[in-house]
Amino acid sequence: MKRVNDLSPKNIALSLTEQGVAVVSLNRPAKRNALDSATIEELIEIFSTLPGAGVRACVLRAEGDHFSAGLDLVEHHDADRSPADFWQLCLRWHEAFNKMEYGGVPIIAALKGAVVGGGLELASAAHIRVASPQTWFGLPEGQRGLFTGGGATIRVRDLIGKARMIDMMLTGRLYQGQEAVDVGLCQYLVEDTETLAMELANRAAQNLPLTNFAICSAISHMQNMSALDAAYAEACVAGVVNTQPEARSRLDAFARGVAVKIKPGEAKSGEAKS
Ligand code: 1HE
Repeated sequence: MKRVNDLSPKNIALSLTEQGVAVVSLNRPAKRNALDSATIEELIEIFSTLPGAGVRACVLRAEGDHFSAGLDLVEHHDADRSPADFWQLCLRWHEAFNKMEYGGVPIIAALKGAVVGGGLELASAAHIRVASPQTWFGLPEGQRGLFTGGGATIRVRDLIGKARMIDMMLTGRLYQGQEAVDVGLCQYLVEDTETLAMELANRAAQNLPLTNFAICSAISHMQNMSALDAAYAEACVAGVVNTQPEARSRLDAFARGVAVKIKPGEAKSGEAKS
């Protein structure tokens, strides 16, 4: 089983906090963190490794002023790919982003500057998105003569709906600030995205790993099922998660009346949230 320290990605910086939170940083700021094929392969390796490496949560962030400018357009231009080449490449993007969404480790994205095209596809594979008032979201594929290939038709559509996604692609419409929260592109809007993302990751890291695994894989899987099958699968997952021995002490505390109460205002940082 690989550990986080066994990995040595080049386009991504990787570290692990004492609380077991992996910090995954896109690290090609000179290219606005454009996603070339090497970066996609590194994302696959990292997000294949985190679930088995004891990582309890992950903060996905970026160096430089922009989260990601999406597909590396220069690499794409120079490679002069065939339809089959790009088809295969897109399957690698899906491999990476599916590892994220279905991998069972909570991923909190701290977003800044441009979150566009494939950069938005990457961000939408995270489980929670934290943006700042300066973060902006776009799908410039229409203007570039391209089409989304990294899962936007599934995940971005899921976040904002079909009509808004089509508008973004056809007209180049950008979303920013409270409007981005309102349409569902992000859940939190704060100046200091990285601090809040780490705070949220630390909070999620206190949950039992099996519980987080269910939250960060089962819900996505169930969305792909009929209601009847999803209900059956939910019962099955709950059967396993809700009887885990590790939950016993938490239930004991509640039964004895000494568990922390879940009340508004007690579990939050006080920062703006939707
Ligand atoms: C890039 C890329 C890139 C920057 N691929 N190299 N994505 C886009 O259409 C967005 C394209 N990028 C931009 O619109 C702008 O770069 C930004 C608004 C994000 C940032 O602007 P700015 O002024 O800070 O930077 P810049 O001067 O435009 O770029 C700085 C360098 O980054 C420059 O390289 P240099 O070697 O000339 O210094 C740029 O070439 C490079 N760069 N963006 C490659 N995207 C699976 S399908 C997904 C389909 C899509 O993602 S389509 C959306 C593509």
